Amino acid sequence: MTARLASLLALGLLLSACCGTPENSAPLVKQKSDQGKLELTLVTTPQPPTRGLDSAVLTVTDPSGKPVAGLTVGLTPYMPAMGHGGSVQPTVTDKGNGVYDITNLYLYMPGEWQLIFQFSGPVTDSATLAITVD
Ligand SMILES: [Cu+2]
Repeated sequence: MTARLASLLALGLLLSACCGTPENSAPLVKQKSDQGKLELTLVTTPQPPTRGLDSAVLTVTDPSGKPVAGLTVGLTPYMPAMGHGGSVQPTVTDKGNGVYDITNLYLYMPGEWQLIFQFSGPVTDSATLAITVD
């Protein structure tokens, strides 16, 4: 094969390794909400999250696995070791079928962060998801 073809193949492998869609990724966090009403699955981009502006997809089901759509989702990033939050309010968009897109997730320091979720609407509950930023 030609060198050009080989480099294209290498590029393709690189792209597929670095930029898999969230749907194809194993979750970073999977846990129940505080009152156990919801099952939460978080996939971040990049995953694991890196310092800076990240995004994520939160998938929400009830305990039987049925998607929970139509929630109002409040999200506060917080760095417990240092007692501060983020300077940017993340945006949460209901994509339907229990899928919530999170953008503007600005995690500007490496270390342990908490994503503190407040759910209201069809279900009221809360959850704190611990993540580590590289
Ligand atoms: Cu900090």
